[in-house]
Amino acid sequence: MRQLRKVLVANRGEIALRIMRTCKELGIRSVAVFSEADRQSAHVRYADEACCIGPAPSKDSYLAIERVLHAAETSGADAVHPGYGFLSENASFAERCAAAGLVFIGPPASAIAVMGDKTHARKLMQKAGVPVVPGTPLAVETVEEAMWTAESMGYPVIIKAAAGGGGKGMRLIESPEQLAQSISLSQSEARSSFGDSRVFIEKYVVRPRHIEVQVLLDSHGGAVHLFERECSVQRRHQKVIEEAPSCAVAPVLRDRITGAALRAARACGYEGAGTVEFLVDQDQEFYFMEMNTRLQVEHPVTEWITGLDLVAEQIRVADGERLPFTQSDLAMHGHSIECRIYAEDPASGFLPDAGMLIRHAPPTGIGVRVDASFDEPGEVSIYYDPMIAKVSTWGRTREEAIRRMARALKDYAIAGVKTTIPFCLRLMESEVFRRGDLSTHFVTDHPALSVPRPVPYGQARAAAIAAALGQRVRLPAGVQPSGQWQQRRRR
Ligand code: MV4
Repeated sequence: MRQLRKVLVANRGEIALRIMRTCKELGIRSVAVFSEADRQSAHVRYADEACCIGPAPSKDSYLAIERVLHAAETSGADAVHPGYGFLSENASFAERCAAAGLVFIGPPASAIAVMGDKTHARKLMQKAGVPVVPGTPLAVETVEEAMWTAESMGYPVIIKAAAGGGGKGMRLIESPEQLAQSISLSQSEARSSFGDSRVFIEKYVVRPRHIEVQVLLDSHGGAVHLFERECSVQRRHQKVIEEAPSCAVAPVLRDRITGAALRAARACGYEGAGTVEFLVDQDQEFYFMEMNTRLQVEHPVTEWITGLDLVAEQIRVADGERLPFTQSDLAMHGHSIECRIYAEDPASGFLPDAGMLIRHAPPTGIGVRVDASFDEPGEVSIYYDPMIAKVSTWGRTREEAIRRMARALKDYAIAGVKTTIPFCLRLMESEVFRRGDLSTHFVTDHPALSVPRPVPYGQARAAAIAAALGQRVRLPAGVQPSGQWQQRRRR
C-alpha cells in the first residue's frame, strides 16, 4: 500500500518538473520550493503548492537545509525528493530529513557519506571485490610516500582529492619532479575547495571510456542493474552526450561490469537508484571511479531502453515497497542518446550565456523526448546551472537514434541566448562519433567539432534579412545562424 501522499521537490528546473510529472501520475501531491529568482518558473506553476525559500543565491535557498526543512514542515509533506545537484548528495541533509520524520527519496545517509569520501569508497570497493585503479590505499601524507607509490606504479599518475569528485581537485602528473611540486599544492587546493586537505594517488588510465551502471535496490534485499550508459563525451568534466547501451560493451563485459556495480551498491548498504561509474581502458579492463548516490541528469537514456520510470521506482522503494521485477524480467531494447543543451557561447570559449529566451520551441515527434523547464519567454538565470534542456532520442539501432537526434536538433527553435545545439549537431553528423570511437578525450581530440562551420556570406546575409522580415529560408543541413542571424519562424 502506498503511504506517501505529498512530496516536496527540493530542486528547480527540468528535474523538478520531471519529478513532479511522475508524482502526478502516481496521485501524489507535489510541493515546489523556489528562490526569489524563480518566482515565475515553470516548476513553481506545475506544483500543487509552492513555497518561497529565500533569495536567488543557492546557498540562501536551494542549499539552505533549514529553509527546505521548514517548507516541508509547513506544507505537511511526508517525503523529500532532492533531484540532482544541490542537497542530493549531502549526507547530513538526508539525516535531517529522517530526524524530521520525512522520507528522503534517496539512499541511506551512511551510503552517501561513505561514497562521498573517495578514499573510504576505494577501500570499501577493494574489500567487496570491485576492481579499483592501482593507487595509494588511503590519503598520502608526505611527498616521500607519494614518490614511492608513483615509482612503484609508474608514471603518469593522477592526484585526486578525497573529498572531491566529478573532476574537481584532480591533477595529472607525468614525472617525479612534477609530483614533488604538486603534492602540497594539491593538498592546499583541496583544503580551500573542500575544507579537507586529504589527497590520494592513482595510476593514470590513458584514454579511458566513462561507463556507468544504473542500479536500483529496495529495502528488502531486492537489487537489479539497469544496464550501462556511456558518457565519454565530456567537456571540462561536464557531460555533453550520453548514450545507452555503450557500443564498447559486449555481453561478457556487461556481465562483469554490472556484477561489480551491484557488489559496490550492496557493500555500502545502498537503497534506491544509484550509479556506479567506471573507467574502461583500451584492453576492456574496468576500474571503479566513484558512485553517484542520486538520480542522474542522464537517466532518460536508461528509461528509453528499459521502459521504466526511474522516479516512480525511487518513490516505490523509498516508500518501503519491493521492486516489482527481478533481473530476468528486464531487457534492453534499442538505443538511446541524450544531448545536453547548455546556454553557452562557443565563440567565447563556451562561457555561460544568460538572458531571456525570446523563442523556445523544443522538437517533438517519434522517439524524441525533451526535458526542459522553460516557457516562452523564459529566462536563463546567472545564478544557476546553464543547462537549458536535455534532448534524448530512441532508435532501434544507434544509427537510428543518431539520425533522430540530428533531426531533433535541427527542429529545435531557440533564440535569445547562444546554445550548444550547433555543437551537438556537428557531433551527431561527424564520422568519428558515428563510428563510436569515443574516449574521455573525444572533444580535445577533435577540436574542429568545437568550431562553427563557416556560414557562406551570401547565405548568412539572406538569413539575416529573412529574420528581419520574419521569414524563414532554407540553409544547408548543419548550418545554424545564431545571434542576430537566428531564424525566426513565421508567426
Ligand atoms: C581518472 C582518469 C584517468 N585515470 N582516474 C574525471 C572525473 C573524475 N570522476 C575522475 N576523472 C578521471 N579519473 C584515473 N586513475 C581520467 C579521468 C578523466 C575523466 C573521466 C571520466 C570522464 C571524463 C574525464 C575527463 C578527464 C579525465
